[in-house]
Amino acid sequence: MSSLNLVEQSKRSAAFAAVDKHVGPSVRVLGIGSGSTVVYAAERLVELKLQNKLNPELLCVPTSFQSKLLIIEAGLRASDLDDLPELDPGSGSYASIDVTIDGADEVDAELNAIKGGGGAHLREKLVANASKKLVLIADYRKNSEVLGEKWDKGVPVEVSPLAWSTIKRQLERLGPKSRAQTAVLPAAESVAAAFEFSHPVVVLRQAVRKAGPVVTDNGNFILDVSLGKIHDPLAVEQLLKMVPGVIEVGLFCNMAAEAWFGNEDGSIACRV
Ligand code: ABF
Repeated sequence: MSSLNLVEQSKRSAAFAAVDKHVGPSVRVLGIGSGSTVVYAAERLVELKLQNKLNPELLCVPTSFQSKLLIIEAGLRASDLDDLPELDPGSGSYASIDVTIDGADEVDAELNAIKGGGGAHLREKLVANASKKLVLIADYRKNSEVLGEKWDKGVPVEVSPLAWSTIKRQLERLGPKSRAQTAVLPAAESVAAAFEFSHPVVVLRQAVRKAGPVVTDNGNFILDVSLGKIHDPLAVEQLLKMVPGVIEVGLFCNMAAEAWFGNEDGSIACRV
């Protein structure tokens, strides 16, 4: 019997299934996400490497310091995003990565996701954006109809430390009557319909025992922005991004091609 608990077992089965489907000898460049579910993807990659089932020239692109260590410990070759050429010049695609496998905090029915609970969403989004395909892996607790339904820690927003408190106040005031929303969502009703709360509730992410702000791999702070249920994730992403000093928003809209979930009963679900 497996010594893993149900949640860990479901992370592992989702990760193994996604790697088995997407990582074979034809994959030249692979993006490696962050978080605890991706650890199981790395475990499976090691097995495939030992079985000579990976491309011998495979390059792996990390999304965080944790992810870079995972790649190195797995005996794989790490590469930087900007060191990679276009994969298929002349194809019309600007991608430099075949496929990226990454975790998520919550995924909705349309494959939009909240990411950044681990604070790595800036690099995760840059790597996803450079990929031909983004594949998400998660346990059953992350599988939602609507974002905000299950994940109650808010949307992670990476911000400049130079003005975090101003940015926080501005984010708190976003709502139907906000000045900041006019360029993106001109109608007050559009804002009111985009998320459940009348105004966002914003918290500076702090280290344990409020020992100071969490600082990202990129030297920035994170504001966790709670909005209740997010009915229009793309509108919310755009709304948050237009505030000066917001560097990246942990909403990944229309980016993922697939999401794999380990179910409570041991089965695996793949959403496309
Ligand atoms: C990263 O790690 C994220 O964007 C997300 O915040 C988190 C998921 O972690 P876990 O796999 O531990 O649930 O992928």
